[in-house]
Amino acid sequence: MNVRNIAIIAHVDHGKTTLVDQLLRQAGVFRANQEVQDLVMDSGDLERERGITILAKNTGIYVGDTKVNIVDTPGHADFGGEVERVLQMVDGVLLLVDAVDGPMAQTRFVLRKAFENHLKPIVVINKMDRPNARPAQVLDEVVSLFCDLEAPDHVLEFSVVYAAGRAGWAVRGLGDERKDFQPLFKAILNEIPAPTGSPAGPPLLSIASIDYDSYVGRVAVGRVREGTIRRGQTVGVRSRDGSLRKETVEKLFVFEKLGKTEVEAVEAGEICAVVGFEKVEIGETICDFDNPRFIEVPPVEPPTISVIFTINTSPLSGREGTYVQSRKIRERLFRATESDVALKVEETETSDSFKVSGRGTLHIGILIEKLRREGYEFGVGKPEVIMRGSEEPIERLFVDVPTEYASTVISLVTKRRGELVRAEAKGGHVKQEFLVPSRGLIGLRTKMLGATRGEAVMQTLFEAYGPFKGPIPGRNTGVQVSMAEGAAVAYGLFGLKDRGPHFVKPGDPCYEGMIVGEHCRTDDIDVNPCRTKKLTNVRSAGNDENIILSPPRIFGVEEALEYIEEDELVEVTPKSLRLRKRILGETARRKAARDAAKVGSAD
Ligand SMILES: Nc1nc2c(ncn2[C@@H]2O[C@H](COP(=O)(O)OP(=O)(O)OP(=O)(O)O)[C@@H](O)[C@H]2O)c(=O)[nH]1
Ligand SMILES: [Mg+2]
Repeated sequence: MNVRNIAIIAHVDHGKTTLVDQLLRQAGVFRANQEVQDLVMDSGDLERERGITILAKNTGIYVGDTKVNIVDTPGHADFGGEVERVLQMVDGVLLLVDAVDGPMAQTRFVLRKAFENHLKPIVVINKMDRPNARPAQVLDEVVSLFCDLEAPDHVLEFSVVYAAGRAGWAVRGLGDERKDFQPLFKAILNEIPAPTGSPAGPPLLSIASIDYDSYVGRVAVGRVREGTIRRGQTVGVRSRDGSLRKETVEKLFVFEKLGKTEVEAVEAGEICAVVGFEKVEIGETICDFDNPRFIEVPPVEPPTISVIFTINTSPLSGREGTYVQSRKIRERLFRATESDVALKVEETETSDSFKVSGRGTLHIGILIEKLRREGYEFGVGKPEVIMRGSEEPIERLFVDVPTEYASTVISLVTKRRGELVRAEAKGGHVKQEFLVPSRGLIGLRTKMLGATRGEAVMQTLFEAYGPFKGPIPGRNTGVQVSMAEGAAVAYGLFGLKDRGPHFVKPGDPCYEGMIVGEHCRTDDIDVNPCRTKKLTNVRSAGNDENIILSPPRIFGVEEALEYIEEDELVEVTPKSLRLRKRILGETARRKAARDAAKVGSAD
């Protein structure tokens, strides 16, 4: 069979999923009158809500009689693990680069990964319809990126296609007629190598991803490297520790259009989904049981950040969620690692907490968001970077701001132990590059946007582990901590309005130790948001209905994670996100703070 396997890779928002939409349309996947929503591959709830791709996904189209398997990948750095694991399924990549923005942080990351996997790239300069498109310069920038990454000789002669994914056209030459994707289809067929491997003999395939299907259970996805895999066949599954077990292929699927089609057999070259293995993991090899082999794949980059998940110990625990026990949370967290190679879950000294490590706060935030939607309730601590001995992760931070904010950005980043390594002025804007400890990046985005009136565009890329750079100041304000239990009252909140902005509104439940607002000073204060007016015989004019409060500050998951300090937690339930002190009782909390100060001053 004639097959091509490609992945679409790029920096976030450079138009991967939109391009796949249009490829599907032009390959005649949809009926003429079929209503199809945009970004049809972004099928998860969270993907739709946030407009980003989180999981890599497979689809297959026919170009003439050639089957083209396409893997759409996420562009956000936190989901880089997804890109890494799917690249082993393909023989080539479409590297999309925005015709205005040019190559960005994640372009570099994904291209490096493509080279590590020996993949042939086709460069697609995309979004050519943007009014200030600058294809020639962008191409120059891509060439320097190839050189920077020491592109292997065989890919130095890459081809270039200019495209407008959303409008549905691609051309090889800038002067060519812009009408459809034929030039792109041709480039894929002519330049991406056909997969090798003979269909004769037993199958050999490495599992690149695991999906769940509520009907059939675990679905293992990979490309058949050699031989043929058949329904009903008995095969060996070799795991990374070298052990081998016997399994039977219950069902087999190939990817077609927006779904999977069941088939009897899949030959070398094709990407398939295998059902019937109860315990199968990413990185395992399906092979001949009597003559087992193992396919080594490049290791994925390790996580850089971790948080502690605990059971919810707030007085409101169990009111809004279905699953609150540590056993349930444990089971769910470990299950998440089975399909996400960049996620790691470990037990801690207590049976009520688990250490979850990932690539960044968005990576962890999406996991939290998924769990709360499934009905889980739990507490999460402040994100911490993962040290390696005395070394800490350092990231390269790229910031693009109008020149007037350049010094503001430098002062903000250097306070967080960042070091300016490059600055380049271009038409009223400055592009700055820093090396910053990952610790310094936690919470930086909000501060940066605040300090530059939302003008800063920032991206990060993991650089290397390096020597510890010294302490970084945390949040520079204290918080208002409730000392009362009950519903917040307008009167009580109004009395506190000069202390700082609130995180709750009248009627919201509060408890002792819950954080109900920010304090305008650096220390915490204990407040009573439930305080009601003393009843008097004389009715006063200002009753509760007349009180006008400013709307409370509402946190999203990642924002809450980045806001809290070490002695605080985010309480997550399906309905609410609350911030709280770890130690709820006022007296115990004060004592703990005193003890900590003593230890601090002793050394
Ligand atoms: N002008 C223009 N905008 C485009 C084009 N293609 C995509 N966009 C817009 O760019 C934004 C991002 O598009 P997506 O297709 O979601 O980008 P993506 O690369 O899949 O993003 P991630 O998966 O989150 O990395 C959307 O607002 C699109 O409408 C294009 O050809 N021209
Ligand atoms: Mg996408």
